[in-house]
Amino acid sequence: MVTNRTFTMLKPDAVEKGHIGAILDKITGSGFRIVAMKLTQMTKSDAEKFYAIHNERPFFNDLVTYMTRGPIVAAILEKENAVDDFRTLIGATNPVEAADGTIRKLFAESISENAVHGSDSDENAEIEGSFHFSGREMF
Ligand code: 3AN
Repeated sequence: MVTNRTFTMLKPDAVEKGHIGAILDKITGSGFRIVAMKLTQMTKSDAEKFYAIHNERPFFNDLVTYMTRGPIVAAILEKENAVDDFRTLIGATNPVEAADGTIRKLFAESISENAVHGSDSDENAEIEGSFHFSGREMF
């Protein structure tokens, strides 16, 4: 398994507010190489599958509605220690708790609309990247 890659989504709130360019600048400026990227919109069934781990949580329906309400930017990123370094760069799930300078501190409004996704393990990075991209779309 490739262990120097992670998967991210710039979520609908970040895209709606026009933050794609600024967030990508933070990502590439922090040493991540873009392996794959596209503007896309998840269907309800996509979001239910992607977030299946949360399907018992009280916020699950709101999460699916939020993640499907508009386009996202999906991307695979490469860097040594990509998963952990990217989680550090995006900051805590709740932007109120996110460290200064992190993407969520700068661009997210709330725990439910927190601007960006980052895989939490090498295994999930592989699963999530393959969910959105075929091998021909990775460079
Ligand atoms: P992270 O994205 O930091 O890995 P997860 O995987 O626990 O956090 O949560 C996935 C997504 O579910 C979050 N990015 C957020 O949009 C939503 N979420 C998580 N916890 C809550 C919560 N307590 N209330 C509302 N939405 C939440």
